[in-house]
Amino acid sequence: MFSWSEVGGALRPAVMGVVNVTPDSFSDGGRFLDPDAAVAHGLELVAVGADLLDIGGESTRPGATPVDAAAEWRRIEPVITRLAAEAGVPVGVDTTKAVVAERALRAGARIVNDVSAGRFDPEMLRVVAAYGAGYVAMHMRGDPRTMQDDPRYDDVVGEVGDFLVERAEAALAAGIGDGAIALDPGIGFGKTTTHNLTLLAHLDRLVGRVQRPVVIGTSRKRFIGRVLAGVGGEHDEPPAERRDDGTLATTVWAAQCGVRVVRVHDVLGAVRALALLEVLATVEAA
Ligand code: HH2
Repeated sequence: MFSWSEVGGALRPAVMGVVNVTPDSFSDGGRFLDPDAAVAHGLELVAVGADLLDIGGESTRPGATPVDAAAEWRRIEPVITRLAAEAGVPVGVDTTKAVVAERALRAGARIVNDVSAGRFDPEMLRVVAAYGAGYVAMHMRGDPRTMQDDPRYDDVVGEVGDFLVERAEAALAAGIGDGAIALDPGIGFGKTTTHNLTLLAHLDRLVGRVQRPVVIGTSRKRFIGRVLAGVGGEHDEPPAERRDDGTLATTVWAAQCGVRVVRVHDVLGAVRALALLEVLATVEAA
């Protein structure tokens, strides 16, 4: 039975390295569509310190074209199978489909990262429970096609917290292990830049509210580009591949807020920053 207590250090979050086996992911689409390239990338992320890997075969970026289960599985099968055998760290599958999750778990994956929190496929929670797998339930407004159409909240931190607590209860009721459930506020999923920044600013409150391991995925997301436009002499929003520095600031912030897992593309940067933070946390008072 997977438990989130297996991953990461006592004083720092675990680093989840992203491997997108897709043609259209917003920051690395097309780079790792070839299985050999994806496996090599996953192994490289582990070599620089990833505590776990998250492998996805369908982009969830706003407006992405949905793929059917067979096509999604074809993309990730060789990558999951080989990384589960070779990586030496727990491998997760980023999917909303129970049939893809089940195949991945059979192939050796140990975690299901479900951006729909079990809302898209009624079989999902049962499958995760049957395999004793870890589960990430993420908050999203609507679905990726429509989620950025004028999202509104009265109290984004409260509403996201309530949703996550409700989904954790559903996961528990379906038989998923108590220690296997993690929750994610879903940065960028049905949220404006202000909503994303509000969630991050009050992340400590959310962590306290849900009373379970929290996963956060800020890596290279649009709100970072928005904040950095005009900073450092740059007029335009920096594109995804130049948002790792901004990502790192949010990683350090999230660690200080008590998150359990950070989901990032630039694993080395996160590992180095968190190593510094860990040392600072243990320095004796002068
Ligand atoms: N973000 C993305 C995908 N999956 N899963 C969780 N739990 N949390 C997140 O914030 C999250 C996620 C989007 O990032 P990426 O995988 O890089 O892009 P794409 O969905 O375009 O493949």
